[in-house]
Amino acid sequence: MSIETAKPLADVVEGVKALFAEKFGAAPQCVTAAPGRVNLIGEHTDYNDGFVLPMAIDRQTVVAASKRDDDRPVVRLYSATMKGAAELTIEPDGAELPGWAKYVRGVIDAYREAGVDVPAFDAVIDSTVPLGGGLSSSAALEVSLALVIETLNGKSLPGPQRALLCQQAEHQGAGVPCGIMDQFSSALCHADHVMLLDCRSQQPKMVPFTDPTVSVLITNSNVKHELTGGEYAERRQQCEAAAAGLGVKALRDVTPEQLAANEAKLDPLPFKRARHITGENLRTERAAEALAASDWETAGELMYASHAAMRDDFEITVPEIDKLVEIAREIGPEEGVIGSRMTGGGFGGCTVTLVRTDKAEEVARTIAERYKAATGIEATCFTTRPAEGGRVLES
Ligand code: GAF
Repeated sequence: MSIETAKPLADVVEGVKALFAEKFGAAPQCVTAAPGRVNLIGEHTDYNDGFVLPMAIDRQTVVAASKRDDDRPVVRLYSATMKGAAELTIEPDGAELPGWAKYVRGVIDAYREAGVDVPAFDAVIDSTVPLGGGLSSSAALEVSLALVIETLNGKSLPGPQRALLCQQAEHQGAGVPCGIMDQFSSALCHADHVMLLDCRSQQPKMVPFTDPTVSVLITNSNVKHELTGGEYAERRQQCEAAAAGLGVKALRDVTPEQLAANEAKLDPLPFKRARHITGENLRTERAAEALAASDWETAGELMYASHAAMRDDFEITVPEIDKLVEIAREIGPEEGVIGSRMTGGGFGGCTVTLVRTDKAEEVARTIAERYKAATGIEATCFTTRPAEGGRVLES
C-alpha cells in the first residue's frame, strides 16, 4: 500500500475543458475550482455557534462552463465523476434529479432567492475530492458552481455571503441541516493556513501551518458516510434541546464547568451531547493556539480527547473509525504519529492524523495493514497540506 496521489489540478482542468468542448462543441467561458476540507478539530460545534478548525485539502472540484446562446432557460450538466448528465430548469420545476444534481439545484435556487440573476449555462464537472468520505465533496461542488454563476453574470459576491448561500443550497437541495463549516472552508481557506472559525461571529481567523516536518494524513475507512440518514439532524435537535434546558441561546454559551454544575437540569442523553460540545469548543481554541506555537504534543492530545468525546458522548463514530484511531495511537509519537481523530459529520468516513512528514509513508502503510487485518477492509490514505479555497481559474 502506498499513499494515494490525486490527479494534478492542471490535468483535471485540461480534462474538463476537453470534455466541455466534446459535449457542448466550443471552449468554455470560465473554469472554477473549489476544494474539499478536513477538519482538524471542532466537530458538530458549528451549529452550536462554536469553534471549528478546518483547512482546505488539495483535492478539488473543477467546473468548466459557458452561458448558453439560445433562449432555453436551462442548465445542462455533465459530471465526469458520476459519468452522467442532467438538465435543470432555471425556474424550479420539481423534476426528479440525480443526487449530485440536487446540490446544483440548491445553489441555483439560493442565488435566485438572494436576488442574483442566474443565467442559463452549460457545465462540465470533475472532482478529485473522495465522495461520501466526510471531506465535503458537496461543499466543493456548491462553491465551484457558485463561482460559475457569479463569473457568468459578472458579479462577484463577498466570500462569506457565497459560503452562506452554499450552506442554504445544502439545506434546501440535499435536506441536510448543516452548519457553516464546510462551505466557509471551501470558499475561504488559504494555502498554508488552517482556519479558526468562530461560527457565531462568522469571522475566520487564519492560523499559519507551514512546518514542513508535519503533514496531515487522511485515512478513509471506506465505511460509507451518509449525512442524509437522519442522525445528523437528530444530533442537532439534541443540542438545541440541551441549550433550551440550560436556558441559553446555544451550547457555545456554556462552559464545561457550568454544564457539570447544571447536570440535574438535563436528561442523561442531552447532557452527554452537551458535554461533547462544551469540551470541544475549548479543545478547538486550545488546538489553534497549540498549532500556532508548533506545540504538537498538546495538539495531538487534544485530537485524541476530541475523538473520545465523539465516540462516548456524541456517539457519532463507528467501530472501524475507532479502530483507525486506536491503531494510530498505538503507533505513537516515536514512530511519527502526533494525534488522530475522526473528521467530519461522522458514522464512517475518514480520520485525520497529524504525522511527522518523514514517517508519513510508513505510518500510512502500518495503519492500512493493521486496519485490514482487524476489519477486512482496505483503507485508502493520502497526505495533504493546507490548500487554497475556491477560486476562478480562467474567465
Ligand atoms: C458536516 C456538516 F456539514 C458541518 O456543518 C459540520 O456540522 C460537520 O458535519 C460536523 O462538524 O460536515
